[in-house]
Amino acid sequence: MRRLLLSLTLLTLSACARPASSLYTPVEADPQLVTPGPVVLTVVNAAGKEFTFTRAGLAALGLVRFSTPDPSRKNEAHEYTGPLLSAVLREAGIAQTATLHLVALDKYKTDLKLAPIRDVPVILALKSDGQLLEPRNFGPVYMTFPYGGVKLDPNIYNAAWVWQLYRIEERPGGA
Ligand SMILES: Nc1nc2c(c(=O)[nH]1)N[C@H]1C(S)=C(S)[C@@H](COP(=O)(O)O)O[C@H]1N2
Ligand SMILES: [Mo]
Repeated sequence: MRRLLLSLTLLTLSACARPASSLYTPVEADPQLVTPGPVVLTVVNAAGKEFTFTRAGLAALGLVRFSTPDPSRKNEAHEYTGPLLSAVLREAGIAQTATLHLVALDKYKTDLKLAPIRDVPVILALKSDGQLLEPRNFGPVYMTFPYGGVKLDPNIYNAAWVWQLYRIEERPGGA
């Protein structure tokens, strides 16, 4: 019991200490994201170990949402819901300061250095404005940034709003 209390206290403390949490809102479990389905995202850490995720598997890491202007959608504001990228990386044993190689279904590829945006919550969106994302509308997984709340250089980060994201590889020497 004491150990339980201690870990609860530590959990609470680390939750309070988490920076930038006002940039997103936790979301209850979503009925559209609980049914079993295909693998939508593969994550590979620097050791070469692969982790595969269905939508439900990603949702189980904890859902959050934010609203943000979207540079891929004429800077219109949209709401995005999904797990935090940080939670997915933690699950795959990837450092929060890694460099990531991102690959999309349309063969688009780009690298993203996380060290400069360590405290910025990035959402791997599975839903937008209440709708499940599919390949025809940026899905199944869309990497989204809180442009509404943090000043991020569009010349660097617009290219990291990867839609149809299906693979994340940790690049060596990223941290
Ligand atoms: N899947 C996928 N995501 C992508 C791209 C792409 O071609 N395919 N282009 C990237 C780039 S270079 C930018 S600047 C933004 C916005 O792209 P757009 O100007 O073509 O809308 O989306 C990023 N995400
Ligand atoms: Mo771009």
